[in-house]
Amino acid sequence: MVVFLYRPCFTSKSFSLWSYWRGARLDPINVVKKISIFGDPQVGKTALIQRFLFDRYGEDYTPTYGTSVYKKDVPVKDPSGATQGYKVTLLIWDMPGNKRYTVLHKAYYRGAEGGFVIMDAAEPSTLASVPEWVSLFREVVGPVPIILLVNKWDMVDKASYDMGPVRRVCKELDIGSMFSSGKSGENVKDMFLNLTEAILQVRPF
Ligand SMILES: Nc1nc2c(ncn2[C@@H]2O[C@H](COP(=O)(O)OP(=O)(O)OP(=O)(O)O)[C@@H](O)[C@H]2O)c(=O)[nH]1
Ligand SMILES: [Mg+2]
Repeated sequence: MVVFLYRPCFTSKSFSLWSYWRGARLDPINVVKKISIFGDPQVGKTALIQRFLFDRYGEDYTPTYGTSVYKKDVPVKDPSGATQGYKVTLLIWDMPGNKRYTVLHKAYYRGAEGGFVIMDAAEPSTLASVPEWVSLFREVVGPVPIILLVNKWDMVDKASYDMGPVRRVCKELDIGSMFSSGKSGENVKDMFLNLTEAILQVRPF
């Protein structure tokens, strides 16, 4: 029952005396969440992280070997304003896109509470790989929230882009989707915020 009382207000939508009491007395709730970023080589995984953390972008390509872990605090507001919301410390695990490292991928996914699977908007074969990436991730961590990022959105003609195949894959896998670009920065902050909120909905602590 205690767990129920401490559910974040934004999941219940309704105002409660408990949330008022908590908001009046407590600082933001601190939680740590691990997320994984995976997908084919060169789809822009590392570039998205670099943009999010350091607001920088480079044209050079250095493949990721092994893994790199980054840390960033993300504030999540309580829309009702009744509490101070959350301060979520994201541990962001960058993964190599090379599928030869499947054993490593499985080890690195352990403990993740959400994930981004990335495709290159201009390269349809990277969408074809998405089910395989998602299935391996879920094999290790179970049904946690996943968002498909249609990345390098700066490279395509947005007006004529056929979203049908992306929608079909997302429906089949029951995952969300967003456009993004590490180059222009489009949606980079929002994608991390959306995934963080989705994680908090299912695992508030
Ligand atoms: N136009 C464009 N190019 C991008 C974007 N993001 C990354 N790139 C370029 O794509 C190449 C690969 O980017 P990375 O971020 O290293 O790709 P990755 O997915 O981490 O690759 P691996 O580590 O090998 O799996 C680099 O040359 C980047 O400059 C983007 O949003 N738009
Ligand atoms: Mg990389």
